[in-house]
Amino acid sequence: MVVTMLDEVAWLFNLRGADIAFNPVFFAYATVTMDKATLFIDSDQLDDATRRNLGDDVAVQSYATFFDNLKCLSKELGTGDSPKVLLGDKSSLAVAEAVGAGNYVLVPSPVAEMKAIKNETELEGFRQSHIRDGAALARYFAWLEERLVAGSELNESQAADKLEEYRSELDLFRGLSFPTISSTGPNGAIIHYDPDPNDCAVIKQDQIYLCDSGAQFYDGTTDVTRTWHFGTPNAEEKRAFTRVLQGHISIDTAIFPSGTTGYLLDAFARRALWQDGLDYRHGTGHGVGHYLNVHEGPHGMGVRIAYNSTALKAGMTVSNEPGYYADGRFGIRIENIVLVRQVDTPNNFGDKGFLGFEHVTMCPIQTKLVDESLFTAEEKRWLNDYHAEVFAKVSGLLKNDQRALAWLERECSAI
Ligand SMILES: [Mn+2]
Repeated sequence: MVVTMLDEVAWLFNLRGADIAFNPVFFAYATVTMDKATLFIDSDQLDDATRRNLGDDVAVQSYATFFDNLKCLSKELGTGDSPKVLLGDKSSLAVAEAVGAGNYVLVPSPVAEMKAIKNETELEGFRQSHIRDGAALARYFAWLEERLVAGSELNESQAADKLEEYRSELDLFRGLSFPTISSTGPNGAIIHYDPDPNDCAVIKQDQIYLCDSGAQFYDGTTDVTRTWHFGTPNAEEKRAFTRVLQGHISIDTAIFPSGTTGYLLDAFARRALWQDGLDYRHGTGHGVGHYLNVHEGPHGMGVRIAYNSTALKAGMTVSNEPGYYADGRFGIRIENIVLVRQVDTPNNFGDKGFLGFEHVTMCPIQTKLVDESLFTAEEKRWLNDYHAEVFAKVSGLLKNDQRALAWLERECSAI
C-alpha cells in the first residue's frame, strides 16, 4: 500500500511534525508491504530518538527517492494478472502513474478508516484537553465581556490574540488548530471569516459575536464555536439562536442503530430551524483528528451524499455545529465535539447495537440568548445538565482567575 495523505502517514507511524501551520503533520510518504514499512522523509526531520523509536521494521529513505522507488516497485510487479498495489482514493495522478496502470486498485484509504476510530487513550485525551480548553475559553469570554461592557475599543483580531494567549498557557498546548474566527455582527454571517489584523471590525456590544476556535494539544485537538450577545438581544436573534440550539441538542441526544450515517442524522440538526423556515449552508459535523488535522474523514454529518457512504462507529469523533446566518446582519453557530459511543437501549432490534454521542467540549452556551418559550422540558433539562457538567469540570482550573470563575458560575447557572 502507498500512503500519501500527510495525516495518514503521521498516524501510521505515530509521529507529528510542524511543516504546515495548524496541522501537526510533516512532508513524507510511506509504503507498507507484507513485511516492511518504509517512511520517505528527509533525514534531518528525524532525530536519533525518534528514529530508534521507529524500530527495525521501519525503513527510512529520503523523501526525494519516493517516486523512483514506486517506479522500481512497478517494474518488479510487472504486468501480472491482478493489481498488487493498494492506493488510497486521494492519491495523486503522479503516484498512480508511477505505480503503473494495471498495477493498482484505488480504494477508500484503510488508514483513514482506522485513524477515524480513536482508542481509549485518545478518547480520554479528547476529554482532558477539552476541559483545559474550556478554562481558556472561560477566561477569554469573561475578559471580553468585561472589556466591552467597560466601553473598550477592541477589534476582532485583537480579541482573538487574547484567546490564543490564554490557550498558550495551558498544559500540553501545541498551537492553534486553525485561524480563530472572531466575528462581530455582519461578519458572523461569513461562514469562514478570518479577521485581517490590519483591517477588521471593532467588536460591538450590541451585536452578536461569533467565535469559532480551536487548539492542538499533545492529548487532543479542539474545535468549538460559541455565539454571544454582550448587550440585549432582540426577539429575532433569540428565536434563531434557540432554533440552532435545539438542533444542537437533537444531535447531542440522538440514539441510532449501528450502520447509521451522518447523512441521515443531519436532518436532526435542522428540524427546529426548518420549522421556522430557516436553514444553513454548511455541513453539521466533521471528524476531528487526535492531535492531527481538525478536519478529517472519512465520516461527517451533512447533506453531501459522500456522508452517506461511511457509517458512524463507536470511537469516532465528530463536531456538532448547526448554525444560522442572516446575511449582512449576524451569524449564529453552536459547536461541540462529540464522541460516538455504544449505548444501552431497552431493546436491540436486529442485534445491530445502538450508538449515541458523548460531548467533550466544556464551554457555557449563553442562556440570555435562549427563548425559553420554544423549549421543551427535555431541552431545558439538557441545557441545565450541560452547564452543571461544565461548571463541575472547568471551575477547578480557574482558581487564579476570579473574573473567569465568577463569569463561569453565572453562565452555568440553571434556567
Ligand atoms: Mn468545526
